[in-house]
Amino acid sequence: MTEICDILDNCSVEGEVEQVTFLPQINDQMDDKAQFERLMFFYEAGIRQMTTKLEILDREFQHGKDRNPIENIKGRLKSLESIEKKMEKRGLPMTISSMVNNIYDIAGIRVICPFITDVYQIAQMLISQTDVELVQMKDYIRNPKENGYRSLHLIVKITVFFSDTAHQVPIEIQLRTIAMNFWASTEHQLRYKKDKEFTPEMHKRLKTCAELMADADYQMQKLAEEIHF
Ligand code: 0O2
Repeated sequence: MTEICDILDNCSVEGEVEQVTFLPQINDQMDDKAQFERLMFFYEAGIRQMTTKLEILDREFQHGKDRNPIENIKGRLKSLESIEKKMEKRGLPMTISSMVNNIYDIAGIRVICPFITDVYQIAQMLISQTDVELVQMKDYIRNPKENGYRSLHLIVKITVFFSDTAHQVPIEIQLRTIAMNFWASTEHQLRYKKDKEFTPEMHKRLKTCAELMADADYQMQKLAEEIHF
């Protein structure tokens, strides 16, 4: 898989739409509130466009198909506080260009699916759309994180058209099953990013919960296959 930075470093697009540029910057100050809000508007537009794509799939499945592989779709814009925390953690300079070039989950969408195969099916449907460019894929389902976290993470770029210009917007799409989401949501509340002390024994119990969820997913998937879902 191509490295994300290689792709985002070279953001101009070849071909017909020559006016497409990456997100515009007036100056590099993180505390320029007006510019920050303008940038957030572009990211928000990216979320809207990608959410619409997912909603179209959702509607299509609701109407024409036997069952729907999409349970829920939720978009969110990362807060300035959360962006700054991430940049600090990575030792990045607190500038707009550093933010734009290094933080790819400012626009985020989470898609919840009933079955594991649905996760991959929806991911495939999205990345095969001609205006969606896959930048990076992290498969934490095949390769769960050490703590048991499971999800499929895609970073994609889409072109969003405005009144007189177009911009490429990076979006992180997290796809996971209902069971994975149960674990991630409750674990997030219990522990993630909080400065609470977790003992090794507690980590172990959390991981056991993740494995129980993974087993439930596996059993459900097997049942689905047995009844030819
Ligand atoms: P939020 O509030 O959800 O936006 P990072 O590890 O974050 O420095 P990277 O490459 O972005 O770097 O990491 P990764 O693992 O690809 O994706 C990070 C996101 O995945 C997190 O975003 C969470 O949403 C989710 N995530 C990753 N690991 C865990 C985990 O152990 N538990 C839970 N509940 N979620 C996880 P943010 O920005 O950290 O938080």
